[in-house]
Amino acid sequence: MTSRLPHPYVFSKQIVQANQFGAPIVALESTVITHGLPRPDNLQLAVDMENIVREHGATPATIAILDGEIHIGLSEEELSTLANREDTRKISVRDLGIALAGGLSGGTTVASTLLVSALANIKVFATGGIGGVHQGAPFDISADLTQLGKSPVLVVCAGAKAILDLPATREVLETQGVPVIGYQTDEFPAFYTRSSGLGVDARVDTPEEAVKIAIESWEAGISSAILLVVPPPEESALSPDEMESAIRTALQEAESTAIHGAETTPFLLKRVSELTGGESLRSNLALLKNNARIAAQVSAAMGGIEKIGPF
Ligand code: PSU
Ligand code: MN
Repeated sequence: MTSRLPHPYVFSKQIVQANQFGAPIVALESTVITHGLPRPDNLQLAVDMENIVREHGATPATIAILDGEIHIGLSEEELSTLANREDTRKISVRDLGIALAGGLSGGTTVASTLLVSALANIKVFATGGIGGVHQGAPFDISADLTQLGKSPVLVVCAGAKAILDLPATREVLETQGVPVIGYQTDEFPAFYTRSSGLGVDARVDTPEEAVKIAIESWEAGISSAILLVVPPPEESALSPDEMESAIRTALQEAESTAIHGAETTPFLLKRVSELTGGESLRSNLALLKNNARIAAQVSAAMGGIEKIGPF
């Protein structure tokens, strides 16, 4: 990690130590804790993801904003506070300065977690699904996509949800110069489902192969993210038919109740979960933990490579 970081950054003791020993670090986002999952699953999931990262040889750095400070690595107490507070804000890149100036607390999205990870020189980040282009609202494009275009971090995710316009999301990733690499798959996963009918730019079968693409990209001077897409574990994946009607209903409700902007993603996530009787929640939790494991393995593989580029 660099020492370029200005005042509002707070590193946990574990992260400072991991950094001293040159141990692999995996960044984790926190909007999934504050806005993506219901209580008490949110805290349990956050703790489980951190433990899985540790069990696989890396140190977890959950990133969040607490009382106007950017935290890299949270204590259990801080995680629990974040998961249980009522007044947390969903903090994407445009919200960051507002949150810092106002002393606010909240969860960082994929976009703002990427920004912080890149500044802290953390090279691997695990999440569930990235934001994308919304259906029927072609100008509602998540800042996740543009930030992926300018953050040299390897992001492990299960693709993006079918609540989004997935073909348009793939196109914007291409515009942003972000390679989409399938992990043991030839298809872009749609979060709850293992297939989407969309392809990937390349397939890898091991963490080392994924690392090689990332290192070659960054050493060539490319400063975008590498998106490593992992299908949800077979036993927890849902069928596209099961998902389709829930998604259609949730989208109609969002339209008829004039939900828009930053509220859209949390609204759709919650309704799809309710409409599938919690099945989508089970799948969501399983894939988040699976992604944490793979990110730790990738991060450990990256640690073995001496030169990781100019950043
Ligand atoms: N997709 C999910 N769960 C989530 C999110 C997306 O399946 O919790 C969160 C992530 O933090 C992502 C954010 O970065 O929503 C995207 O929100 P928006 O579309 O408003 O950019
Ligand atoms: Mn949006």
